[in-house]
Amino acid sequence: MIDSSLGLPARKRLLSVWRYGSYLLFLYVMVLKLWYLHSHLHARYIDMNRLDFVIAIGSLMAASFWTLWLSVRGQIIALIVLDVLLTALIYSDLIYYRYFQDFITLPVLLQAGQVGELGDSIKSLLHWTDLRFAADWAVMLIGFPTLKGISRRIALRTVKTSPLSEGLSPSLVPSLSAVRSAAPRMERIENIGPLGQKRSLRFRQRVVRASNGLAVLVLGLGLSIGPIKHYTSSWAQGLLTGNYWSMSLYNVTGLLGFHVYDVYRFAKDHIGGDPLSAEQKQDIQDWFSQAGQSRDVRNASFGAYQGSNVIVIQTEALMNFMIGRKIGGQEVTPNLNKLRESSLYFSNYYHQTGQGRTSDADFSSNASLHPLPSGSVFTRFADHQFDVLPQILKDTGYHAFAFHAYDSSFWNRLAMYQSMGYDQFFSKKDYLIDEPLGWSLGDKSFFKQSLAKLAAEQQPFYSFMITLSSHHPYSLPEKEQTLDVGSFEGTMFGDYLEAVHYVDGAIGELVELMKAQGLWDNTILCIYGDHDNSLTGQADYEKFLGRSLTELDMHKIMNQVPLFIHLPDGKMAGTYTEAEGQLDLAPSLLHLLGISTAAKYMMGSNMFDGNPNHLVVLRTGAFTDSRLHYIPSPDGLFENGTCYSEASGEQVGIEQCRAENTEAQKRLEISDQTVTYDLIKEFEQQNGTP
Ligand code: GP9
Ligand code: MN
Repeated sequence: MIDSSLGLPARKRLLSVWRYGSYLLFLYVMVLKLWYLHSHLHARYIDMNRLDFVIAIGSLMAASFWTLWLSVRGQIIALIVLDVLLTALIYSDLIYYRYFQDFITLPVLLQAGQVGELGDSIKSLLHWTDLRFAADWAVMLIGFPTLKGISRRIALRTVKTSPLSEGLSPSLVPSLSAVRSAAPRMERIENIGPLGQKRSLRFRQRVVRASNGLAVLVLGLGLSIGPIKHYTSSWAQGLLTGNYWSMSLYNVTGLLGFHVYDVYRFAKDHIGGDPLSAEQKQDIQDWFSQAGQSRDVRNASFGAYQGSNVIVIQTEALMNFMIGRKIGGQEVTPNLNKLRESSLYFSNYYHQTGQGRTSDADFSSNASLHPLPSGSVFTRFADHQFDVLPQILKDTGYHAFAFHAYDSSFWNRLAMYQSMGYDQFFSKKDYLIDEPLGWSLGDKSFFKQSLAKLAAEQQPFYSFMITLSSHHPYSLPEKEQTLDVGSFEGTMFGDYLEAVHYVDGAIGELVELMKAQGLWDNTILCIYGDHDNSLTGQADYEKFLGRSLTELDMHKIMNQVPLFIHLPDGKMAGTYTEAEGQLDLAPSLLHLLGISTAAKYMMGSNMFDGNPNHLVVLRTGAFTDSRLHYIPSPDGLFENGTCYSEASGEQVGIEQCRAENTEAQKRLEISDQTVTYDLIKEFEQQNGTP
C-alpha cells in the first residue's frame, strides 16, 4: 500500500503553481489584448491610464473567478475556453470598430443587416498584425506539452527522493511516476487513503477553492466598480445615464463593463412586455386617429409640391433670437435673413428635445413623436417601429439619404438610420476632412461635399443633413471669426455668435450651390435649429437684445429655434407667428407633398391646416397654443407652475391653463408609451398596414 501523503508538500506547491500561475497568466494575457484593442480607438486618452488598467483587471477577475472553483485540470480548460471567447469578443469589437467606429451591441446583433454590411469590406478590416491576438494560443500549443513534461519530471523526482520510496523495488518507482504523469492529475493521489480522510481532504479542498473564488470575485468587483464610481462622480458625470455614445460608455467602464451594461440596458428596456390594457391601447389608437383626421385638411397647399425633392438642414444649436438682429451694425445671420424674404419663416417655432439633444430633434422632426424623458430614442429603441419621413417618402418612390460628418455611431445613428429607411448614411468616413473645424469637418465643406454626393443620386430624394460647426464650445479658428462681437469678445456668448455667423455663411453657400446644381427650383429647402446653445446667462441675452427680459421672454428664447421653409416656386413666403414645434415638421412637409398622414401614428399638427392655435408641448411639460403659455415649476406640481397670456405677456390665473395641461400630459404619456412598448408595430400589424 502506498501512503497517500507521499511527497504531498511538493505536489501541493506544484498544484498551486499550476492553479495560480495559469490564472495570473490568463489575466496578464487578456489585459494585453484589451490594451491592444484600446490602442486602436479614439478613446478619451490615447493610452489606458492606471485606473483603466485597474478596471480591466477587475472586470476580468469578475468574469473568471468561477474557474477557481474547479479542479486544476478543469480550471485550465475553463481558462482556455474563456480566453478563446473573450478574444473572439474583443476581436469582433475591433473589426466592427474599424468599420463603424462603434462596438457591437445587443440591438445591433438583433438588427439584421448591420453586421452583414461589413460584407465585402471584411478583408480590408483584417490586419496581419492582428495575429498577436492569437499569440498566446500558439504559445499554449507549444508550451503546454513542455510544461507537462517538466511537471512529470518534478513529480518523478518527488517520488524518487521521497523517504517513503526508499527500499521500494526500482520497478515500482516508474509505475508511481506513471500515476502522476501529469501534474494537474496529482490531485487524484490525494484521494487515495481511508474513506474518512479522503472526504475531509476533499471537503477542505472545496472550501479553499470556494473561498478563493469568492475572494477574487469581491476583489474584482471592487477593482472595477470603484474606479467607475470615481469616474462617474468626476469627469464622467451623467455619462452612464445619458449613454449617448458607446465610446463614452467604454471610456468609463472598459470593454467588459461596456458589454455588461449593454445587456443590462437592453434587458431593462425590453424585458417584461408592456403593462397596458387593451382598453388603454384602444384609447391611444383613438387619440392618434383623431389627431390624424384633424391634420388631414385637403386645402390648396395639399400636394402643391408633389414630387419635389426635399432637403432638410438640422442646424446645430441655431436659436431664433438672432434672426434679423445686428451687432455693431453687422447682421449675425445675413444669409438666413435674405432667405427669409422668399421663404416661410416660423418665428414662434419650438424645439421639443430632451436629454437626447441632436438625436431628439432628429427624432421629433422625422417621427413626429416626443423624445423620451430620459436618454435618447436613438440609443434605447432603434429597433422599434415608427412612421418616419424617410420611410414614408421611400414608400412613394423617393430615395432617402442622411448626411452628417461625424462618427456614424454617435447617437447610435447608424442603427437608427437603417431602421428609418435611409438608403444611405454619409458619415465622417465618407468625407474628406479638408476643412477641419471644431468636432470634425467645417459646415462649408460639409455642404459642398454633400451636394456633390447628392448630384450622383436619383431624384426625387429626401435628404437630411445635420451640421456641426456651431457645436458647444463654439470656438472657431481666427480666420473664420468675421463678426465683430464688440464687448462679447472673448466670452462664450461672443464665440456662439461667431459660430452662428459662420454657419449662416455656409448656408448662403449651400443656397448658391443648389442654384448652380439646378436644385433650387425643384426642391423644398427646410432649415431649423436642433436645440438651444446651453448658455443660460440672462444678462448676455439682455445685453445683446438691449432690453430687460422676463421669465417668459427667457423661456421663449431658450426654447425657440427658427424654421425656414423655402418652396420651389418661392410662394407662401412670409413670417408665420403662430406657435409650432418640431413634431409638426414631418406631417406638414407630407401635406405639401400630397401624402396623407391621417392613418400615420404621428403626434404633430399640420402647419398648413389653417388652425392658428396648435398645442405645442415641450418635453419639460411646458406648452403654448399661441394664446396661453405654461411654464412648469421644478417640483412638477401643476399648481406651482406659471400660466401666462401670450398677448399681454402677463401672468394669468393658473386654472386657465389646466385643461391644456391635462392634454399636454396626456400627449407626453401616449408618446412615451408608444415609443417604449413598440405600439406602432403592434397597431400596424393589427390593422394590416405595413
Ligand atoms: C454630433 C452631434 C452633436 O454628432 O450630433 O450632438 P449634441 O451634443 O448636440 O447632441
Ligand atoms: Mn445638437
